[in-house]
Amino acid sequence: MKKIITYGTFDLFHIGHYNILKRAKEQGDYLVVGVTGENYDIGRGKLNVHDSLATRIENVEKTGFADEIIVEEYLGQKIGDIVKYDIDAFVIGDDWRGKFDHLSRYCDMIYLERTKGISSTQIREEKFNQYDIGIICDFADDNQIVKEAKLVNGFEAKNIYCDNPEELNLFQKKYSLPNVFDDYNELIDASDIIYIRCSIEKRFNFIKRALKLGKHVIYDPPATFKTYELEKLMKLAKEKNLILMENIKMVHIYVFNQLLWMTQGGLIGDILSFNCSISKNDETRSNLFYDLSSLTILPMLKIMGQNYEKADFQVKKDGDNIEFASMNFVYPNGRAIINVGNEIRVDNQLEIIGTEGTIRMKGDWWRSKSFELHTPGSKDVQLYNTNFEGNGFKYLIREMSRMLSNNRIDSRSIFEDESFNIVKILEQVKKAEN
Ligand code: C2G
Repeated sequence: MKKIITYGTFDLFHIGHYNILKRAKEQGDYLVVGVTGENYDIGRGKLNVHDSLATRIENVEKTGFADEIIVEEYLGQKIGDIVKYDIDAFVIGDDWRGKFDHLSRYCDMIYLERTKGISSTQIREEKFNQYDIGIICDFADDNQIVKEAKLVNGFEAKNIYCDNPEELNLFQKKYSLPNVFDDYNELIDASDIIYIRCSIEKRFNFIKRALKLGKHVIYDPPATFKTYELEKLMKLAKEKNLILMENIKMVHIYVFNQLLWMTQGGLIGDILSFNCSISKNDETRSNLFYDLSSLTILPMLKIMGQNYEKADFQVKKDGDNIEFASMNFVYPNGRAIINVGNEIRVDNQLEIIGTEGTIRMKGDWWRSKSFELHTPGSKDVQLYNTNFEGNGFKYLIREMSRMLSNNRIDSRSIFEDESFNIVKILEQVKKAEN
């Protein structure tokens, strides 16, 4: 009996998929089909898969060509499968020509011609809503939204407004967006989602304007230093049924969610201490201190909770500029210390100590792809990690895409009370500053 194997995502099942399965079956007597698992696709950068694994398997099954269906869960699985299922030939479309030649040591390699004029990408473009993103900024950096938005179905950053002509020039040199606006109201009109990336003082008004004009907003946090202003924005977003989402990418990254699961689920016991430091110096950005602080306060609120008993702030300034600040929080059963350096450098790290283990993220922990777990009694350090390209903006946009299709405006990655408490703490730091 000649056994054949083929693989695919088989998203939005179409005639091209049907044809390749039919012809694969014709190459032998028994066909094994490997359907890609969700994590595997995310790992290889295929973020825009629409159908669930169950639906994709069902669609392959319905063709009647597969004698056995398996799930492809990790890179490098193919060789193990060829051996395990005693495969004689591997079949794949010729869009992969040459890419799998190394498998010919294990079985025959057959590349079949792809069906022309049809693809899952094309169906996605035709079938799903398109969301144009407009960027409002005052410096020439897109935070990778241009590249990352393209990786999510139906999203594209197309419009730019920048109130500084020199920076706009630089911005366009780097990213060349199709539409430049010299009036931000016009940009808002022309876009479905507005990304606000400018100095803190301007954020509140831009966000308010975008919401008033009925547009969803992603903004670099904090939106403001004043809790009453944030409340206004939240109320407005609710009234208009719009998404208002801060750009804190860490909470959308897989490994951070593993960390949360461990700490919130009691897997390292009771949490005694949360300690983190962050520093960055960029003279072109005013108030960078507050931008950095938002990133540190959120994980603290998630891990230690929101009910701290006492907070105290030490702020060291040089003229108008905050060089360093330390924020100390006393919780009923533990402490949190957050150190933020601007001109004064501190080592970037995050450490969470529990009664049954310690978690450490080294280096730029807010965009880290891994953490260490140290458990008492074990010499081995366990490493948890995830791999992805870019800075993770695509995961935030993917959450937004899911919220839009589910008609939901409240994010479950950053809850409303967490957003509120970040600004509440910053409001207190601002007072301590003056
Ligand atoms: N295909 C085709 N004609 C099309 C579209 C796709 O023949 N018009 C074939 C592809 O060449 C592939 C199979 O259908 O052999 C599945 O395609 P996808 O679902 O796009 O999966 P892909 O990303 O190619 O996964 O481990 C996964 C595999 O390496 C391939």
